[in-house]
Amino acid sequence: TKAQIGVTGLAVMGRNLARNFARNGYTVALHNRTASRTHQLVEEFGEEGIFVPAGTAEEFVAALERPRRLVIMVKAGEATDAVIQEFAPLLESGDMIIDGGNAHFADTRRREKELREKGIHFVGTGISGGEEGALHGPSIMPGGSVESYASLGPMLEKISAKAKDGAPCVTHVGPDGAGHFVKMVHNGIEYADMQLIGEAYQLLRDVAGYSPARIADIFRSWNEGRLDSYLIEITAEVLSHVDAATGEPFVDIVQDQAEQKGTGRWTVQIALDLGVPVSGIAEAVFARSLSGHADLRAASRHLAGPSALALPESEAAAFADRVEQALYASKIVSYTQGFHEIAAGSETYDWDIDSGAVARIWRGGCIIRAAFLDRITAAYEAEPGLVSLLSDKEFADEIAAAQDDWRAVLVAATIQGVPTPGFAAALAYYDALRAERLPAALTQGQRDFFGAHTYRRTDREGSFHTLWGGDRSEVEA
Ligand code: 2AM
Repeated sequence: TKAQIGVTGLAVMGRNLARNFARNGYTVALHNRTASRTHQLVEEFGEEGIFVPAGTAEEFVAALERPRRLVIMVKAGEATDAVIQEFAPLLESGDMIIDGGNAHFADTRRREKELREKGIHFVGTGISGGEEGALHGPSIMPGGSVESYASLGPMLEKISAKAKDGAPCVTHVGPDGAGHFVKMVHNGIEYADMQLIGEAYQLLRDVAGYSPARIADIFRSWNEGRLDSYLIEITAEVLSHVDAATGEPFVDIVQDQAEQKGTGRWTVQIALDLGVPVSGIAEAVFARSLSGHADLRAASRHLAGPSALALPESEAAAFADRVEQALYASKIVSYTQGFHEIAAGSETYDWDIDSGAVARIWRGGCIIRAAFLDRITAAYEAEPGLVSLLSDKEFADEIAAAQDDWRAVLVAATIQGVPTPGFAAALAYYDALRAERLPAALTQGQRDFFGAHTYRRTDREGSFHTLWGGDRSEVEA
């Protein structure tokens, strides 16, 4: 019997994905550049299902039923191109190559186009959920052709995470690079979520004066409410963990320099290209970057800070409640920004992405899974053309209820000198959007002054220029 699916690249993600297919009853062909990984998988997990190990690329391709479904799980970048070049000549029209790596969507668009010319479907697929997700059910974001999804979709639905209502966390996101684009924005939102949680933690520590263990309890209680999410849950776990060697809170013995692999940075780079303000995600990326500048930080430690003291114990609990409001309101804003980027990408590349469906498949399996995503799905279902999540009445009402506390938290952070770039960027975005007038009018005046860039008027059509160097009369441009 032939395999219904094959996986090449059997490092931990590929291995777990292959096991997931096998555990769900599919016959899975296995291949890896270094054959020992293939053998190891069969040795360790062969009992879990039906595997067909292949030593060579030819054997691997021959093991697959037609049309072939070949999943590539190698490091994004050159390795992906190398593997495509190895396998594409062995494939036939109608076969599918599924790239489950964290590819840049522009690479996916290029590969899809090249392979389409050979009749091969290239399915750039975002997979979120880490190692555990790959094994037990990830959130899956496939791009590529409608035909490829017709063949592949049922299998992906089977191995994907299921939301609480039982719906599989996979949908055909859109053509060519749409899946990897959405995965990229997912990761950008993940960066923002993590930054906001980090700021909330730091405020509870420095302003409320709470211990990590106490803060863990606060996060646990938040996880019972509207902030119910995987990231809040694991935050409580990390904060309550005590280092075995020193007996200190784990969070105090870890170097405070955050690393990144690049998808958050891409989210911001692409947002700049598309002209989408994702200020919260950008602050999260910059915050990680700043944390890593050890020399700069060491050289800056002597800089003056405020002399304010932490809050008295009697005010700490009320402050913690305010931080929950600030965190929730800021979270709404970062999702608003992320979904704006998805809409802009969809528009630019003609992907016709259903934002509500994206929120739906993020409800389970992925790192940003959260009860909150049900609400986003509902908002888009109520109004598919929703311009902004902030235009949804329920979210707007929630922010309205949270805003006084949100502002108070930022005042406290500022007075105490606790950096809260995520909270602050989110509030600035909110206030800028709702402003009657923005200083952009002044910017236009300045641009016209030094560069004759012209401006439009509020009261008449047309472009105008003021003769700043002359009699300051206005001319129509
Ligand atoms: P390896 O076991 O032979 O190193 C993660 O690095 C996975 O991608 C591994 O399974 C690795 O195979 C595979 N990989 C990395 N670069 C590759 C390449 N250029 N060609 C084929 N597989 C590659």
